[in-house]
This record gives sequence, C-alpha cells and structure tokens, in this order.
Amino acid sequence: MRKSLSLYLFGPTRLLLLAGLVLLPQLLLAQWNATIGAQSSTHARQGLAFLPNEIWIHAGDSITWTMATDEPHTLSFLTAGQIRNPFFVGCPGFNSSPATYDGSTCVTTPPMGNGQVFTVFFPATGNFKVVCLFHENMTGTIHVLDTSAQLPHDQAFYDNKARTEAGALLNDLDQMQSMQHGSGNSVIVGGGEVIATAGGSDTLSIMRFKHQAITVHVGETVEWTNVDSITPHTITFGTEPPNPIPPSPNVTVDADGARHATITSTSDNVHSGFIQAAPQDRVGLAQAPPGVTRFRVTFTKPGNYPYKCALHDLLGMKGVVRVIP
Ligand SMILES: [Cu+2]
Repeated sequence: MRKSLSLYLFGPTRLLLLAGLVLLPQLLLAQWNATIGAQSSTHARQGLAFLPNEIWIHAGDSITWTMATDEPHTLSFLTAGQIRNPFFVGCPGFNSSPATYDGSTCVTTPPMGNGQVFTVFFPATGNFKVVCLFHENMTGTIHVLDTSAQLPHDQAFYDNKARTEAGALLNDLDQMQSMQHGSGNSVIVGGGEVIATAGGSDTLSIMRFKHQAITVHVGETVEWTNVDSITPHTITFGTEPPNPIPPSPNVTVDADGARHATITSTSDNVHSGFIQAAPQDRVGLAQAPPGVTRFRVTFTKPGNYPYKCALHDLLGMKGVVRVIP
C-alpha cells in the first residue's frame, strides 16, 4: 500500500502537478486594487484623481477601486466618442458592482462616498479611459493586454504610484501664490491646479475661503474671487437653494460681469450661483463666454453674516462677514 502510494506521488502524476503549479498563476485572473481621490486631514485639500491614473492588466482581470475622500466621485467608462453626462444622469443609467466593461457599453457608478468600493471586470483587450462625471480634469487610462503579454508592473508598484501621485497633489504649494489675500475687502475662493501624467489628469482643489472671517464697515462691499482652474464654488447666505447653479433672484450683474447683491438684514437669503472659470473654447462649440468668477455683496446693517459654499460646506468650506458700524 505504502509503496504504491509513493509510486503514485512520484510518478508521472507528480510532473502534471508541478506543471499545474507553474501554470496556475497565469491562468488565474488577477484582481487589482486602486484608489479614487485623496484628501488632507481637514478635508480642505482634495486630490481629484484616479490613483494611480494608469494601469496595465490582462484581459479577464478585474480592478477594485476604493473611495478615499469625502468629496464625491464617479468611476465611469464611456463608449468611443461619448460625451460625459452630468453625474445625476449617469452614462446614462448606473451599474452595480461588479460591472463588466469591454468598450461596447458605458459603465458608471452612482456618486460614491468615502470607503465605498466598486469592481470592474475587463474581458476585452483595449486602452480605456476612465473619467469622473463630477470633475472634468479627473481622468485615467486602463490598458487591457492579451493574456500572453508581459505586464510591466505589479500591485506593489501601483500602490506606491498611488501614494506618490496623492502626495504630489496634496503637498503641492504652487497655488498658494494665487491664494494670497487680496487688498481691501476681498476674499479668495478656492484655488488649485491640474497636474497631468501620461495616463490622464489629476486635479488639486482647495475647498476653503481664504481668510474665513473678514470684518468690514456698514456700507462697504466684500468681493469674493474664485481662483480655481476648474472647480465651481458658491457664496451662500441663509437658506441653500435646491438648484445651486443659478444665482438667487436678488443678485444683479455689475458692468464688469461680476454678480452683486445687497444684504440689508442677517436673515436675508442671498446665493451667488456657481462662480467658476470659463471652459476653454473648442472646435464644434460656440465661443465660451468669460466665466463669472466674482461675487460682491454690499452690507447695509451691522451684524454677523455667516456664509458657506453650497457645494463644499460639508468639507468645511464656510466663512463669516462681520459688519461693524
Ligand atoms: Cu466650494
């Protein structure tokens, strides 16, 4: 009995077992991990990015993305030539995890919150762009190669790359120049920059009002200026409107295009609407008008006037104007 078993284990079957152990890893479909977004401990600095934003995998592999920010994002793969819909429309519609993307039908998550995960399987070879429906300059590339091809990197490389890219975004201080406090009664809104890699675009956005508290005299005007390259913000006193894009009806337009309101009581509701840099002119699009990047409020009564950005107040984007006689 013992002899026949040992013959069995050390005979031709053993060769087959060994061959199986060597081939098994190549036959197993790999499961890769990546991260969506990065943020500072205060949530003020938001890295709007797929981390890393370029990954090489085999056909049949899957990638699981984990959300790492309180700023929402979507993970979206569109079809060739498709234009990004708003986040609430999807691509259109939404998928559930795990989803499968081969380039023929779009795949998108709903807006995702911190800690949420989503897995996509890639059965077909190709080079696929991943985008966020919230953030224009948040893109990446997934290279899906034939299973016979050698992959250039392993998971440890991508983990390190994700950390490096996140650090490059969150520790970047270039935009502090444009965040400098302006003269007089001015408040700088936001700030940030777009950082490109070969795989796509990452964006840093600072979700704060520079000088969160400002003191002015009755009759004076405060001016807010959005210096972010892409991210919209609002200046909202009182009740937040259901649609944050247009200004409230009590907002007028100054000769230089800036929006302007007068606040006569601490109970006034005033909303700037989106203040945001203009998109770039493109072939096939009408000339883009200059963006409305400034909002002014004239205060006629003393008091404390708290305000917030209706989009980013949950990240801590709030301020106050103290009006003294
Ligand atoms: Cu904001």
